[in-house]
Amino acid sequence: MTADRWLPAYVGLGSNLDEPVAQVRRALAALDGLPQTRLVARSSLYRSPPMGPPDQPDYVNAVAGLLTGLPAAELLAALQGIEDAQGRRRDGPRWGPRTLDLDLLLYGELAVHSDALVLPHPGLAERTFVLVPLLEVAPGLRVAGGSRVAQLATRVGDGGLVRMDG
Ligand code: A4P
Ligand code: MG
Repeated sequence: MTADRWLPAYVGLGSNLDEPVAQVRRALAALDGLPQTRLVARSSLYRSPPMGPPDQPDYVNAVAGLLTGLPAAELLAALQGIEDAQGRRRDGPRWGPRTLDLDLLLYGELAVHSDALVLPHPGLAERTFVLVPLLEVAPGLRVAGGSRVAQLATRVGDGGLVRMDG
């Protein structure tokens, strides 16, 4: 497999419908199968209480580390394709339940702010269910104005997050 250049990208996975553990595992395999892309690191799976409307099931969250030759916009489109393939519906309430959510957290050092793509992902520095799994795969990574993931993770509290097997 070749690409003009390979960049590290980090993806946050979340699911709270239709067997969330299986959804996240399927999505990890699908990420590894994307064109010009390899899954090079994956966190444990974590159970977390919902951010947003409380009347929805707990989430299963994880973070994947990729190396990719895809441009950021193409990677985002590919992530949305995986969401669609796993039955993602886009007509529910904001932060409502979903079979699969794939958020592009970081793409190399790219910083962009368009309607279609915001990088780094705006929730990254505040969300325990993103920072704790990210800590497993890239503890020394600098994000959000130069803070290390490890520093940010200690600031946010445990958020009710529970590590699951696998
Ligand atoms: N978009 C812009 N930047 C990005 C990016 N970096 N990565 C745009 C992914 N998408 C990005 O996304 C809406 C639009 O954001 C897309 O069209 C894309 O072009 P979406 O996935 O369709 O909508 P969403 O996920 O419902 O909205 P939002 O505000 O992104 O929600 P979040 O932040 O993804 O939160 N609770 C727990 N415990 N765990 C969770 O994982 N997730 C959510 C969803 C709510 N509560 C949760 C969890
Ligand atoms: Mg999303």
